[in-house]
Amino acid sequence: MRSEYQFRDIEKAWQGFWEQNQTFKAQVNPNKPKYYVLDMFPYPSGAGLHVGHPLGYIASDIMARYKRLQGYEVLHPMGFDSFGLPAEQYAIQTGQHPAITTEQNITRYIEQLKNMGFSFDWTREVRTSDPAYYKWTQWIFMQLFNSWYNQESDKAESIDTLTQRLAARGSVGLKAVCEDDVERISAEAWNAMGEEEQYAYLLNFRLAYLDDSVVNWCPQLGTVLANDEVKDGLSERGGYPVEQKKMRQWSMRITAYADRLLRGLEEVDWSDSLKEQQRNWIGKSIGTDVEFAIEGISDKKIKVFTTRVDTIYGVSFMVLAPEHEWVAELTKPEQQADVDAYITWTKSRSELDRVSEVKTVSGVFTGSYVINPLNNERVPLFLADYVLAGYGTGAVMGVPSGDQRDWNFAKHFDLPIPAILDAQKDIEKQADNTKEGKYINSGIINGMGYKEATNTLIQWLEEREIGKGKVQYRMRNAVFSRQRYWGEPVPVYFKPTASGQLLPYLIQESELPLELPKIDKYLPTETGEPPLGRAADSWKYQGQYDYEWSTMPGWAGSSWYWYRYMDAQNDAAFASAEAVNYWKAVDLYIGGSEHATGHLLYSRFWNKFLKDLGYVAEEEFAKKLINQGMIQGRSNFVYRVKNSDQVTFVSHGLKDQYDVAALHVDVNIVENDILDVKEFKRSRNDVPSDAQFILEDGKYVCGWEVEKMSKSKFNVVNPDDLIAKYGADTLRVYEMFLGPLEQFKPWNTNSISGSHNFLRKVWRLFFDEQAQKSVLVDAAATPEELKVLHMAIRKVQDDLERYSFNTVVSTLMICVNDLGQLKCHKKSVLRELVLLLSPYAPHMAEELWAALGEEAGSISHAKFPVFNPEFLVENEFNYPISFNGKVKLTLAFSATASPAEVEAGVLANEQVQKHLDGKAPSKVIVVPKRIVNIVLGK
Ligand code: ANZ
Repeated sequence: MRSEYQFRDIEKAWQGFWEQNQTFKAQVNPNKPKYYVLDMFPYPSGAGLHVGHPLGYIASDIMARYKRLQGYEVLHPMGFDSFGLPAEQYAIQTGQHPAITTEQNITRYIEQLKNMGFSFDWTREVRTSDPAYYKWTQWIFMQLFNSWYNQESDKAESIDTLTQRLAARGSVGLKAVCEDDVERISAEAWNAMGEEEQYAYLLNFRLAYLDDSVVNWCPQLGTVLANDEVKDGLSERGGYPVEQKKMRQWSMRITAYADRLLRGLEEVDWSDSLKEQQRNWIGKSIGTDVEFAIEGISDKKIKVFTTRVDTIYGVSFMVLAPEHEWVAELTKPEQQADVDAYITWTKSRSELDRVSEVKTVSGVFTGSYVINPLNNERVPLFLADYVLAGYGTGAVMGVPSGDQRDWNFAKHFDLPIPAILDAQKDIEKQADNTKEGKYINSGIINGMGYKEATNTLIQWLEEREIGKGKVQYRMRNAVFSRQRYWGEPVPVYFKPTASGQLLPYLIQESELPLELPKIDKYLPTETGEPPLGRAADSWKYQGQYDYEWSTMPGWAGSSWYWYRYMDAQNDAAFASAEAVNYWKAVDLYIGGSEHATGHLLYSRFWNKFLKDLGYVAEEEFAKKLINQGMIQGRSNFVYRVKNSDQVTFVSHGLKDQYDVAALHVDVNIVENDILDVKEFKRSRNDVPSDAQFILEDGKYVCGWEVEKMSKSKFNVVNPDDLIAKYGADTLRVYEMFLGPLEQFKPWNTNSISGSHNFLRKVWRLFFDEQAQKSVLVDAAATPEELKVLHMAIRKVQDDLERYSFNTVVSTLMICVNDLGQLKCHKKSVLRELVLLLSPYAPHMAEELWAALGEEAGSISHAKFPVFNPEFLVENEFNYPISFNGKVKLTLAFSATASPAEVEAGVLANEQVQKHLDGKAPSKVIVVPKRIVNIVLGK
């Protein structure tokens, strides 16, 4: 038995014990309720973990350990999102296979994670780049390819049900999510098609499909990027320019799920801001398509999408996106030069510029006119880049009195601004986007309010077949192809038709996984084909048909991984039905807010799809989600005096007397902002040994600032160093103590010793370190001790149920201080304290549990203490304080206090005085251990 707090030995010993005994192995156990707590799995980068990374893992581990003590069967796994660009770029530079780098990085991550004492069930570890894992990612792709979305049943169905339907009734009246321009066909037409023609037709409906789409192409990276991988027109990784390019790509019909993705948000306990980000991304608009005839052209009509059809009598111009396909035809010769110049100019503008600049107006007249179908007025047709080609119909009806951009536009081009609502205030000054009041100058809707006008107009338009109510989403289908090596191969090969057209076919399920071929270099081919094209000579299906050369995007493997953890070794399914029906969904998911739209939307999409096919149990995969806040770095600075002959640094407090340059200094050689000058000189070759240091009180004081934690700022704190110095338990307690989990907060190593001292205090309740012996006693607990203990039990439990991890630490600190003051060394009390502490400091808790003489084995198998209110009521009662019968507050008094004592206490209370507002009560009635009623006169 160790009587000293030798945390290094203790932590190593218990980590070994857990591993040997598989203490945290989870099982399907129908006799117990389950709890599934999941961390967003990391990409194993070469830099290893810094102190910011484990924050979420510590919180989830605390929940896992707490729920185990509460009697749950807990699934708490960890794995690696191990396909990705950094390993591939390293491979390009060095020629080393990305699998090797990935393996090395994972080994390092696992070592670091094990050092922190996380209670992961390591037998369930997954790696997305492992063929045994990506076999199932490919399998899900195959299911998507084999499915279509039936809007009538509102779910995905096998493509076979579509073929049957087409054979019986054609596509007339079919309600399916498909490409916009799919030709409607009769059953006869379908049945008359050849097999290949039918196959090509079905591609329009499949949930995974090939399509020419405009994509973000990054020439330097040689790949397509997703929207969320592009920031301000540059690639998120590397910062290279990104251009818009039309390419034949695999896509996923996520838009089929737009409405369910919206509705599902009501079901989950996620933060409002996260839900709002998802809603904005999906961008549902309820509006109307309206067709405007074109003057002088009879076979075409321009369709606009508007959310305010009620404003149609206020239209004074129309705008097309500069990319609209009819621009050339609609431009009159006299306007040609202006239009060409304008289009050239808009090519330089990013989508962000186009939508965010409300004030600056730009546009050009085409020379053409359209006709407003409601009042037959001529409306001039413009081009302007505030209208986006990819949204709605790429055409907008301009209503200056209703929309601010339209108002600015009308002012700029001196167009009329008709008033259409009696409630409209000052349309000469600005647009008034109101739905209040009654319509004026508005033909068939004169005198109506917003709702009635809208319905009347939609009906009028629909009857004449020149308009239609429509729901529109901002969300686009997701481009799925990446021109990269280090990703999942798409399980598809191409076979030419008789006419020479290449059609995609799935390989057989029994042929999965389709493994990545070996290639000589990880670059695109000389002809610009993706890296897999380098293997083209040998990498063919049945030796003759080319496989798909692009790979899947980073999000494929991460869009379903929580299911693999349920049954990670299964060879016959991604997870057995038994496992899926037991673990169902994630009860608590913790990860960074940067995944708010990408990962969490794709995952919800795939989950809903798997649900439709009956493979999973729940419509939403993560019931509760918490975004941990980022831990920022606390940088330190030294101040170098400029233009001095000898290299000179001046301490922070004196720097204003000199002309100085601030330089980052490695925070690991600074303690409490005092620089270790010797180490500074030794470690930096830009600092000569005769460098001068101008000190304050004999010390060199550094300046500091809060910044992002990053290598380049020398402010990265490595958990391994802290664990070596203080132990993993201290680090765990400390990271939680920093503040609420969701908050952004700066790292400050200085106060970690406070958490360490707290754990030492706990230790001293058990041992006299000097005398090297246990001080535990068997005596019965006093009411005072029980009160201290049970106040802590209640608070710890309440706080953990609210995921308030930091306040638990202060509660434990108070409890330990109080027990210390009471000189409590009683086993029955300390036993419960250790249980409360164990989720936070699991190694120490195991050691103390053994010291208490508890049964051999892990504290993880014990039961969480049960709060007993009797130990508190004995001492205190919470009196509701009412004023003329209305309870305004509660105040606690000793349960033995006399009515007179309670009355005096109540009247002396500051809050009560506030309520009295200077008046004296006419009567105070104290009902002992019930209520206090203050009666006020008039
Ligand atoms: C007339 C009108 C009057 C409009 C009014 C608004 C207010 P959301 O909610 O984003 O769907 N619009 C339509 N297509 C567009 C495009 N491709 N690029 C830019 N703007 C476009 O907004 C839909 C509204 O945005 C539509 O309703 C249209 O302007 C504009 F008082 O039509 B509105």
